[in-house]
Amino acid sequence: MTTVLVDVRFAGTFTSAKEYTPATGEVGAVRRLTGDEVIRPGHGLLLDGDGQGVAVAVEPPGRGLAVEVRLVPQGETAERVLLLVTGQEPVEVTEGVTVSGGDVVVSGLAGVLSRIRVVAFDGRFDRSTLNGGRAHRATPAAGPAEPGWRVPIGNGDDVVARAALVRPTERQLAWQALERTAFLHFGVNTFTGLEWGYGDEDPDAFQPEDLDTDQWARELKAAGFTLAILTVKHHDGFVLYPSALTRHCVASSSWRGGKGDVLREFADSMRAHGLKVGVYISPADEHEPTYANGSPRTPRRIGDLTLPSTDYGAYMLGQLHEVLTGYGPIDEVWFDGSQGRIPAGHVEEYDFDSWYALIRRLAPEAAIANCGPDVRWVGNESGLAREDEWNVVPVTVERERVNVARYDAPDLGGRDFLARAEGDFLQWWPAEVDVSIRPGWFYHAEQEPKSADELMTIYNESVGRGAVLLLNVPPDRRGRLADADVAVLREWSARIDRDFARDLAEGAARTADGDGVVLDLGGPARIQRIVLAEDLRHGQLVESLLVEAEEAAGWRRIAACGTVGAKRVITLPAPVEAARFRVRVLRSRAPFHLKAVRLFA
Ligand code: FUL
Repeated sequence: MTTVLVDVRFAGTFTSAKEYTPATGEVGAVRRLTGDEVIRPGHGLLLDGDGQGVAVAVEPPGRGLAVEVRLVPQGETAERVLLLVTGQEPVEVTEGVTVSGGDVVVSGLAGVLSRIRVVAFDGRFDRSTLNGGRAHRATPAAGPAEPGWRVPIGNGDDVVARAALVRPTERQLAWQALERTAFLHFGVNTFTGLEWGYGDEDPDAFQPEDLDTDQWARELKAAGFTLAILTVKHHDGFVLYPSALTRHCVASSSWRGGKGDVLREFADSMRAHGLKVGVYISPADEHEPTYANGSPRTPRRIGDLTLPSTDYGAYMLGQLHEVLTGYGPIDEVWFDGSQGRIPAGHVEEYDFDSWYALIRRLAPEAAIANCGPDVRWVGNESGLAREDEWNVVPVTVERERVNVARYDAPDLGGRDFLARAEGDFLQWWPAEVDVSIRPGWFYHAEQEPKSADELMTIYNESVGRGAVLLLNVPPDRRGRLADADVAVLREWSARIDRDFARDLAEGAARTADGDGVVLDLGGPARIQRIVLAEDLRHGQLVESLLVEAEEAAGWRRIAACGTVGAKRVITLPAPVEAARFRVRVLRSRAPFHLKAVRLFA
């Protein structure tokens, strides 16, 4: 940990630090914190009973433990921070706190937990220096307030003005224009029926007798997708191309006599149909023997670079090198941050910094997603972006791994959030919404795809809220997209084509009007959908706006929204007929640039 977690001064040193962000609504034991040498295994940190309390036990007694609990109490909107130190009278804490022996017990807390941080320390604790139970925010030196991709967050006074200076990179702009991207989860799990394989699967289980990547590409293209990402390696470690680095790959299957290469066929088909090519390479790898072997980070040679990594990190570097040099230009590299099922006490600290450096060298155009610098996980797997999705968010950066305090926070970039934001930088970090067309990520015969209606909602609430959709359509055991999924994709894309068939504002006379624009269609038209977009090269600036229609009595408000960003789709509850429409921006962070105002029936 490089940041100071809590402003506690004492004579000893921090011996360990753990941080955990509970999922919304999660109750019960917080298991991810167990296994630490100071926190008693199995009793590390418990949300007792119905999740309304926190109990911490320390072992051996006498060691110190500081616990920071952040929660939004029920019925309130502002976050509160409770800071407790073991063995001490609690300082400025709410009712219901008891201290017994080495334990700190907090009860009577009802609300949404946003973060728990635990810091163990040795030495003497000086209560007088505890800063009143408030979290300490590490404040990096305010850098030059100039437009950029990453701007120091400063002291917070002018945080909104600073947010207005944050700009996307060319790579991010190109990625945000993709709108509909596809995920293809395919591998040994497809044949074993698992979602998370164990790494001991027989490669011979992989037998896609009718593999047809052209069918994947054809259907995805017809459904409006612009890029597809293949799970080249999932957490089970099985690799979909013949690798020189492991035998746990297609070359060890009797499928096509060990000569099969799914990645090659996938990449060729996608490009032939005009789709971009993305690769999912799981950092967790339950097969690879070097995974979490405790090896130190040492300099490793890869291509013309020397990069620090563990043994397993070096395996990943080799794998990235094979994929990025052997299969043509790769447009997106997708990393998941989870750890595999490894024995307690083991951990593989991913060498993301080195992996990113290699990707930038070999595939400079590729967007690095999820744990990477270019693309942010939206925070859920249900297909929904926030109503107001900001591209500019406060982040911390550790070894190039970018993080927000809480991925599923209801707001990550609005004024109120920024005012109390923690982080080192404000960064352009646009959201990617990953969701599966089926309940699972891999194909399971007994599961059904979502309906076209559900996909339409997902489209409107992801792409329509300025995010990029990453819809998973898992190939089946034949190696084809399932017929039922294809039928739904076709119906869904026909709906999108129909809803946004003809822009009735195309050719309209446009007049700037104060903080907005008036569109004169030259005659009455019935509209039900409004599509707006900001020119992101100037940043994301619009905070709220109104859409009005001109009627006999004057202008009437027909819709209102917050952010616009890359795209905002507004669907009116009923069609509105008028010849003139007006968009009025009520609040923006700086002079805004609307790139598109489109009207559809
Ligand atoms: C998750 C993985 O654990 C799932 O299996 C899936 O690949 C999803 C997209 O990311 O974290």
